[in-house]
Amino acid sequence: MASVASLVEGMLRGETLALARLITLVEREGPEAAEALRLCAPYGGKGYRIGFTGPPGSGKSTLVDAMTARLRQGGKEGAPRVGIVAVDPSSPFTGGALLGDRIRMEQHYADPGVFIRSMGTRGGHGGLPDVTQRVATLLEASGKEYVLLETVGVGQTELDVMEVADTVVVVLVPEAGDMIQTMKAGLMEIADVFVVNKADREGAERLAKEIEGSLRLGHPREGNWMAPVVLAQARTGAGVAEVAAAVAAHRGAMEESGELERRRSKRRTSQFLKTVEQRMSRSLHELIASDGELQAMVERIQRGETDPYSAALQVLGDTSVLRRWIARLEE
Ligand SMILES: Nc1nc2c(ncn2[C@@H]2O[C@H](COP(=O)(O)OP(=O)(O)O)[C@@H](O)[C@H]2O)c(=O)[nH]1
Ligand SMILES: [Mg+2]
Repeated sequence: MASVASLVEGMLRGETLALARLITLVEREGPEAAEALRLCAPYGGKGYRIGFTGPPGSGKSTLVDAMTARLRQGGKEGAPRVGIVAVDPSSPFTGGALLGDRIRMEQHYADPGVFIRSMGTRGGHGGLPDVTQRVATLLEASGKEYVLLETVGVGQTELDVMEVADTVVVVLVPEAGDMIQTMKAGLMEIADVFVVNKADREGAERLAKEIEGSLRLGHPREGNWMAPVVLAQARTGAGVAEVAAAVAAHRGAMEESGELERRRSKRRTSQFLKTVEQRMSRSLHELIASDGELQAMVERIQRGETDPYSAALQVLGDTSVLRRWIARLEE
């Protein structure tokens, strides 16, 4: 087994296999992941992260593919390198779409300037944003100027992409009810750029107008940015240049206003705090599950014999419990 340091060296030399193995390491957790990220830190932070989110089937993968082809300019010398992180939805309905993704992406597999990684939604203990964050860091350290992230935006998951991306592109389709779904899923608030994809279908213009209307009613985003709405047909490539231009405009505006640096520094701080929090909470849960004294207390709480609030404070004030917790943390 190659050492983490030699894998990082290999990755910096441009070895794809070393990068792939490092990604596998950081997808898991533990000391090797920490070492890999620490060694990569000096080379990171140079890539631009674009997140694509929206309902399943709206054309995110097709758009990511078209954007990649555009960025790569047919693999020309000096074209920006691209890393793609596609989060495989665990839903059984998307199996076919994933196969589609694979076929579509095949043209890029042969391009050494493109690295594609698919991930399951399970993630490590930390969950998807944390794993994606670490993978994106590695991709950037390996010299990818762009990292494109695809996640399904339904329920709460769409918020994930915001924690990772510099620019969030929300991809919608002109189907009836899409607007309501979008509002319900909280996608209105997180979009930096809206794409109404499948503009070859009925209702695209109407949806675009609806979005623009409700954006005018809402508050402008940070740095006075108003999310533009772009009509596209990812499958034919129509409108993809306009999507790229909208992303570039958002980037420019954020760089100018200082918002980009604010976003990134907030992201770094929250990554730190979340990791500490998760480790502490995980070891606490392990302790409670295995400690006889604490188990007995939990049972009294379950039976309603002990008040949960005062029990919590009692545990926090008990140095012998805290010592056992610290011992777990150190394991
Ligand atoms: N009619 C139409 N279909 C499209 C367009 N873009 C993508 N599709 C199709 O929509 C389906 C779902 O696309 P996909 O990119 O896998 O969606 P994802 O689930 O959001 O990643 C595929 O069959 C695509 O070929 C478009 O502009 N017009
Ligand atoms: Mg997809």
